[in-house]
Amino acid sequence: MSRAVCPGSFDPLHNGHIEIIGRAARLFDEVIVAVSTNPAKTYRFGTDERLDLCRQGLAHLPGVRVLPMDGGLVAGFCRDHGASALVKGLRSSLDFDYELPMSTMNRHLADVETVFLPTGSEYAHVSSTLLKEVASLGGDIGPFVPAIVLQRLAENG
Ligand code: COD
Repeated sequence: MSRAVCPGSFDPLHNGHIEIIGRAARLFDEVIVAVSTNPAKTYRFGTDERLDLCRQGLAHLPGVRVLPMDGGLVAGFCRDHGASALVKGLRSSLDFDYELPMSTMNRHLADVETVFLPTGSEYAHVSSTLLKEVASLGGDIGPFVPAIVLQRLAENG
């Protein structure tokens, strides 16, 4: 069975993530979405809420599981869960420059390959950070997030 990991903060999950995870699910028998909590980072949504939003927002995708990844190396997470590949979305050459050394390091650490998927052009400008800023200033981010995320952002101010 082929198994891949899609790691991220998912703070919050958006349609760019969903598109990449859906495409990964067509390439691998199983995809684990690893929701990272780095103690050095501040998140808008707590771990349980990010897990819940990912589970609800990805429930329609067969073969996709959502698990927490607490602090450690993504390579260690892959090894512990028997995954041979990471899948990352690439929005631009900036993403590639950032991701390339990590992909080499992850292969060194756990013999895990990284598969890069180019982002659909409709989501190339989308990031969780930008969406949170636009939403907080009253902009419409409806086209870019699942309804449940829109609702939680509105509830949490
Ligand atoms: N379209 C398509 N894909 C997208 C988009 C978009 N618009 N935005 C994001 N993505 C994809 C990217 O592949 C991204 O990696 C992933 O979704 C998650 O995005 P975010 O923003 O939620 O996640 P990040 O960047 O905050 O996540 C960082 C990680 C948790 C992946 C990273 O910090 C990490 O690997 N941490 C573990 C520590 C570690 O192992 N360090 C050593 C590395 S060698």
